[in-house]
Amino acid sequence: MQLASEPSISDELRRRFSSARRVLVLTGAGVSAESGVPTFRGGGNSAVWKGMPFDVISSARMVERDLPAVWEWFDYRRGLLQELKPNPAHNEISAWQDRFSEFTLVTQNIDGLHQKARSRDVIELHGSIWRVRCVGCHSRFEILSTQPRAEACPDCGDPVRPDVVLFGEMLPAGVFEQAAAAAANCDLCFVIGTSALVYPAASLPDIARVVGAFVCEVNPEKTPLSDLCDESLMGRAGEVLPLISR
Ligand code: BV8
Repeated sequence: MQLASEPSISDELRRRFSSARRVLVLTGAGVSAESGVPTFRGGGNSAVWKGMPFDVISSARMVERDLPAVWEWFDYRRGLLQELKPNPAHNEISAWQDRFSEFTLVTQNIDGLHQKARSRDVIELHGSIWRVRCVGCHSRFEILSTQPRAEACPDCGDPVRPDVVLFGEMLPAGVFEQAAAAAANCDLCFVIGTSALVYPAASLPDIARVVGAFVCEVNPEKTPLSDLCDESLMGRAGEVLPLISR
């Protein structure tokens, strides 16, 4: 029985899903929304921290101007994330990874929830809130939830910062290229839970579309991508993804 709120999955998408050989999934903050992770935009909310909009506090300039303030923002978010668990959307995407001969998961998220849902080889375009990077020697260290994070680089003693790509910063070398190559090679592309406003991540579905991939968006709200997709499923990822897999 189809609930009023459930979007209908087209026969075309079902056919594509069962015959696809190379699948690319791009996720944004919306895939973690049902785990309780606040999104940055959409739904009327936009992340603001002590009066600073998200793209100000999460910016390269802020790291230079006030690293302690950046740490306060990231330590707060990491505290929120400690208890949160993957939701059915993360679990469904994890189950998809063994269904196709080639499967690439690219995320804009830094929360690590895809990995907690046992997704493998996740391409993290914007880094990870669970890693720090030395501003001097660039060594990287995992933050274990059981221990306080490093205040200074254990290797050289210089300050450390979140190993996250902030606004105005380049993505780590090769990461976007790897994601773009997968997009240029896929025959089915899912765009899940992103407002499609942040570049270069938002250019990936265009790359897939240009090579003729079937592009399906999953989002309860319209985005700049919605009219360009072959299918736009208006709904929450945790409810919609299991319908696709049925
Ligand atoms: C770059 C980590 C080259 C930090 C993030 C001027 C100067 C410099 C650069 C620029 C500039 N103008 C434009 C740019 C480029 C800029 C950019 O794109 N800006 C935008 C805002 C216009 N990009 C960059 O700076 C990138 N680097 O371009 O380098 C360069 C370098 C220097 C100079 C020039 C060029 C770096 C971008 C990376 C920034 N870091 N995150 C942190 O997390 O603190 S981006 C941040 O936004 C997050 O990673 C987030 O994932 C990402 C995108 O947002 P979304 O994931 O889409 O999340 P959002 O909240 O927006 O939307 C959620 C969606 O989910 C909504 O649509 C909602 O409807 C939906 N949803 C809600 N619930 C559900 C749901 N969907 C499904 N199910 C649900 N239940």
